[in-house]
Amino acid sequence: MDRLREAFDSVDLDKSGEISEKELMAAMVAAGEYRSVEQVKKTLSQFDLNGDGKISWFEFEAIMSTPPAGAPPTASEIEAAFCLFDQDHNGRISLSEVKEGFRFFGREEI
Ligand SMILES: [Ca+2]
Ligand SMILES: [Ca+2]
Repeated sequence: MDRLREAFDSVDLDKSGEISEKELMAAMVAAGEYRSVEQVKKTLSQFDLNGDGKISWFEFEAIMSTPPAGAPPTASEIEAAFCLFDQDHNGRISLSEVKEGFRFFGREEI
């Protein structure tokens, strides 16, 4: 899960341990997928399980580890979630790959 942590930290710009709406918006703007504040709020709400308006590490990990069907995640599914970010499959997640990952969610989930 260290790889997911790396992705999370890349978006958590102020290292507060949570991804704020502002930080999510910055990632989406950087990915060229920002269209409206409402879109950012929708994306955030998909991760924000406790509704406090921020994405905690726990929430990020839970969403990234859970397949849409709701079945328990398998190792390969967790790996697939990581690969969603690690697009060149070099085992490391760059900031641009994180941005691509958010672009994926923006397109598929909203
Ligand atoms: Ca933060
Ligand atoms: Ca939250």
